[in-house]
This record gives sequence, structure tokens and C-alpha cells, in this order.
Amino acid sequence: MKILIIGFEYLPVKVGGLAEAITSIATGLRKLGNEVVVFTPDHGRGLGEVVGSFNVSAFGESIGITVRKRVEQGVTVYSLGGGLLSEPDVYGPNWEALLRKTVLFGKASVGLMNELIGEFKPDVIHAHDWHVVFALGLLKKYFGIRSIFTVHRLNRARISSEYFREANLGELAPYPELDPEHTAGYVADAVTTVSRSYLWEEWEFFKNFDGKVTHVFNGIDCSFWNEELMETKDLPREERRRLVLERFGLRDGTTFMFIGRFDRSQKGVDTLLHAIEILSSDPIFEGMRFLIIGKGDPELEKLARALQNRFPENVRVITELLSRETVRELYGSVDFVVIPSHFEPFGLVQLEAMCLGAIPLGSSVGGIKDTIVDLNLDPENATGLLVPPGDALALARAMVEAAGLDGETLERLRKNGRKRGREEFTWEKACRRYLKVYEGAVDRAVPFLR
Ligand code: NHF
Repeated sequence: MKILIIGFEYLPVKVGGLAEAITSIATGLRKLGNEVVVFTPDHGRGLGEVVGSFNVSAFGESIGITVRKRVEQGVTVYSLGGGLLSEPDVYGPNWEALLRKTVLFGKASVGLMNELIGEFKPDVIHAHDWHVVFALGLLKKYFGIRSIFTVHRLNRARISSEYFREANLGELAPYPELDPEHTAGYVADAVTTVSRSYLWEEWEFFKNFDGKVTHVFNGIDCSFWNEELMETKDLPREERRRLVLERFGLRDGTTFMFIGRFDRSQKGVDTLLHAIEILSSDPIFEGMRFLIIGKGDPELEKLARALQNRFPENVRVITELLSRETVRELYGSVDFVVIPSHFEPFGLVQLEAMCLGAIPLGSSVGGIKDTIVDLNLDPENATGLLVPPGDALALARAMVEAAGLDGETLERLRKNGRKRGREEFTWEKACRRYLKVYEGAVDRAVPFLR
């Protein structure tokens, strides 16, 4: 099949999990023998060789567009630069600039497609997240190609219809303000999201496209998230843990790690801080260690540091950027990884942890719920523990339960986790299912069959 992928992030350009997902999907589809082309903004990176240029009129001026091309793992990546497409802040520097960038990307995508169509006519266009709504609408309008829209995370923005008129898509904007995710879903022939639970949690949105909605789970790259590649792979796990804790100036103890963005709406670091506070009055706390890794909301960073100051023997807050390799060493050394998200379309952390033998304690939402098998629901096949989101007391209790598990149970959880990560959630599986979506040969989310 000939597949065109459009998205705002493609590795090495990475802001969040989106980059990892789009790149893995593109390379996975290529490995399955498809021809895969990607259109993405250049974001001032200048990656690849210049292969063309043309002008686009937008916002009352003529903007020179530069097309760069590179081939990575068999995938042809075109990056479009010029005007705001060369702005290095992927989603910035402000909302107005981002909207203009999305319109310009749409118009420039049509210019590039016009150049390529003689040699490369896609069978399907796969659009990722709302930023490509104009590109999707315009490619559909001018080339009539079957298209798929994937929601990685609902953003629920409102955009003035002016931007649709500026994009030459006035016909899609009957109201003064529109939700671009809604428009993208309306334009697409199929709509997908990255886990089954997220789809149903957000049915209020997805029901608008009832009949063409399904889920495709993301995957995990266990060839990288692999214990065999660890520097300390020959040491027993307890020894690795001792060394990691020593590095952060802590004595040995049962270790819980959080890694993620410090924000209030999604990642739930606030719930974790509260849970640690609750635990601090329990005698078991003395033997517990918490590594809290991430950055973001300055208020939350301050709260986390205050907790570290109060409990210097137990808590370490790490706000520096760690390499993927270092994070791998940590996953392979700590006992538990906590994922207290308030919502999570898929979430990669729980699977990265599972691949490296760290046991996940996660909120029972979205992709976390679909990937972790809860010890209290299915002890034989369990891979971790699930707790209700936003419930600090339940999380504190789960941490006490986890710290008290016997060696045999811990080993079973680890073994099941590794197997589930490596066999159930592969990118190859995800890509095979996307191919079915492209062909319309996939099961749908049906509200009366839930
Ligand atoms: O894993 C890639 C990622 C998801 O849960 C994640 C999210 C954004 O919030 O699909 O997209």
C-alpha cells in the first residue's frame, strides 16, 4: 500500500509521546512492505536535503516554502519549512502563531502533493492529532484520497472559522468557532484512538463519528526497553537498586519511581505527592524511597521539592533531563513505577517499566487500564496494581500493599509484565491493525454492543 502520514512531530523532533508513536507507526508500516511517505513541518531543524520550493499565499502575503527530504529506515520524510513552518517551538511561540502554522502546513502540503502526485499517489492518508486538520481537509478536498484521523490526546480547542476560510476550507466552517478535532473526524473516513478504554471514556466526543470509530493500541519498542542492553545487566536487581539509590544520595529501600510531566490536568504528580504525605505517618514509610523525575508546572516542582526537604531520607526530585539510556537503567533497577494519571489515552511509561521488570502501579484509566492486569482482579496473569485516578489514599494503600508482596508474587508480576509488553503490545501488531483500518476491514466501536 502507498501510505501518506501527516503529523506535527516526527523523531528527532519530539515534544511528547506523539513523536514516538508516529515514527514507530511509519517505520512499522514500512517493515510490513508498504511504501510510506511523511509530511511534517521542518520546525527550523533543517533536516534532510532541499529538494524543492514554491510559494504559498496565506494571511495576505506570499510565503516561500522549502521542501526537504530524507529517508530514514525506509520511510521518506518530507519536511516543509518557510515562514512559521520554520518556527523552532513546535507548538509555539503562542496560540495565534500555532494556528497560523497549522494553516500554512495545510496549504504547503497541497503544494507538495501537487509536485509528487504523478509519481506517488497515496492509497490512504493517515493524519495524527488536530494540528493537521487543515492539511487533512485540503488533501481530501483536492485529491479525494481515503483518510484516517487518529486522536492521540483530545485537546478540545476552539478555532475561529476565519482560519478555515484562510485555509480555503470555508465550506467546513458553518459556525463562528469550531473544534478542529471535530472537523478532522468529520472529514476522515475512519477515526481511531490509541486505546479501547480511552475511546469509551471519551464517547461524548467519539459518538459524533459513530460508525467509523475504532481503537488501535500503541506499541512498545522492547528492543530498546530491554534489560540485556543495561550497563548493569550482570548485577542482581537488588544490587542495581542499591547503586541507583546511592547515586541519588539515598540508602537502600523499596523504591517507587514516577517519571513524567509535572502538570495538574493529566499526569497526576499532585496525587502522588499527596499519597507520599499520607504514607509518611506510617511506620512502613521508613523503608520506602521515592524517585520523582520530571519537570513542568513550577508550583508542582516547588511542592515536590518541599516534600524532599521534609523527607530527605526518602524522597528525591530530579528535574534534569535524563537520556533514554539513563531512564532504562532506572526502570531496570527500581521496584515499582507509579503512573497516577488522571487520564491517559495510552501512556508508554507502564509498558516501558514492564519491559524492564519494574512493576507498574497505575490509575485505572485509558491505556493504563488496558495494559496493566491488576493483581487483585487476576492474580495469575497480573502485571501490576490498578487504583482509581485522583485517589491519593487508594494510591498510598496500593504502595503499602506493593511493598509487602512476597518474592514469588513479585517475580510472577515481573515475568507476566515482560511477556505482555513483548508479545501483546508490539508496534507490528498496531501496524497490522492500521492496515485493516485503511482497508475498512476492522471491527468498529458500537455503543449497543458494549
Ligand atoms: O501514549 C502517543 C501518546 C499517548 O497517552 C499518550 C498521550 C499522547 O497522552 O499516542 O499520545
